[in-house]
Amino acid sequence: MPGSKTSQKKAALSRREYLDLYYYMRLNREVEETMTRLFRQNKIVGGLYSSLGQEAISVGTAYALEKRDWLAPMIRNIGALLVKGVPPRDIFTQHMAKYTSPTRGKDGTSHFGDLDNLHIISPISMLGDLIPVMTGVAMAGRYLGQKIVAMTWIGDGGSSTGVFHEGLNLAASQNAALVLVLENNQWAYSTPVARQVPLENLADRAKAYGIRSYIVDGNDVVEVYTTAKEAVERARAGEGPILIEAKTFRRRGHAQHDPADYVPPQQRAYWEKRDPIAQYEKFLLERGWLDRKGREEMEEKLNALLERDREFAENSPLPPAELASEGVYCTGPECHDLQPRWERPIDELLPPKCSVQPVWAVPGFGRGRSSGSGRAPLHFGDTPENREKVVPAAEPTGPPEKGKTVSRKAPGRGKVPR
Ligand SMILES: Cc1ncc(C[n+]2csc(CCOP(=O)(O)OP(=O)(O)O)c2C)c(N)n1
Ligand SMILES: [Mg+2]
Repeated sequence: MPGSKTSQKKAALSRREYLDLYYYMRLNREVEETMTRLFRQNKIVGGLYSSLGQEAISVGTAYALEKRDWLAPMIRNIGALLVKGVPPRDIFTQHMAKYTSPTRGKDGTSHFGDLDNLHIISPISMLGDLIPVMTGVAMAGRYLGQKIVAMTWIGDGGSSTGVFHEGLNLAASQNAALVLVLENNQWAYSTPVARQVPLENLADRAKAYGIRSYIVDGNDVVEVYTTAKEAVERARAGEGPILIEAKTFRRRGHAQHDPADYVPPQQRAYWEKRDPIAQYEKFLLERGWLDRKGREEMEEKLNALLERDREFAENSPLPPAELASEGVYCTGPECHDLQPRWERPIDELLPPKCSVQPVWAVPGFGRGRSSGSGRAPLHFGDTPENREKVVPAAEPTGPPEKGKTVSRKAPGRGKVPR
């Protein structure tokens, strides 16, 4: 099994796609900044987590998925939701527990999904539990004859849970098409990585399960995207699960309540100089793929979208009190009597036979109108405005030493994109 490395492939992106990556990172940051302001006005219900400085990971990895693929976000993956097509208004209303939110105000943060169209599994807070769940999604896709890939994320702290290891072992033994992105942002609450894991590279955890792994500079969106793209292609081709360790830094505290004054100032300063959006903007400006006018136009677009969706969320009502118990408990036989239907012989469920056309459809599972094989993200500005409402589902580590971090120039740099 090869050791951890970054993908050696070249990024094959058009200019528009390079700009998409920029747009979605900006959107990710602005959505979160808007919510920080709303939090300070006491308008957010529950906790608010920030992915400041980690936007390249959520955006670069989700951008490597196709529409038919599935993802389950963690707390710092709002960028991945945006790339998959969730409009900012759903994120605002959800965090404000409004009746217009995907869960009709029944849950907060990113605890919502969309099984039918966008293929998003609703996360819960148990760290690591999404790994076996997404392994199951990948296996279900194979069972149905769909060539889908499942992606989820985990933190450095979450990679020490038992279910991380059980889940990865299950995925490896089942050869599931799972891409697991490990965001090593140096901290889990106030615990630095070196105090909880005796490894320099968390990607080495993959060795225990005999699976492929990569290490990427999590602040370089082109490197993240290129590596994720290779991982997704390999998983889709039946090569089994893949672990990507993205090295980065959590620039804010664990959540809004945490000033994170335990973080050494020199570590913070090191990473602040490597802001993923500022670095990428410089990259685009130097190559002439973005100019002042283009940036202004994009800014106007972003501001208009955010203003409209924030206002929509602020003006939305809270849920009626009498609906509090509705949709919470099982009320009918459709839930109690759910039975598996083992309609295909076992050898059809394993590669290569599993790559045939699906033989039947399970309502609500990957059959929605957004289930095609096109690129997952909508191009910037194309986020649907009047999309049908989603059905409610039911010792600190220092900066990397010179020569130690596996990084390289982003592929495709210096080349004129298509
Ligand atoms: C199984 C489990 N244990 C503990 C928690 C409480 N908890 C929530 S976030 C967190 C820290 C996570 O750190 P890390 O995995 O590094 O992710 P980060 O916050 O840095 O993105 C903890 C301990 C939880 N949600 N689930
Ligand atoms: Mg962490």
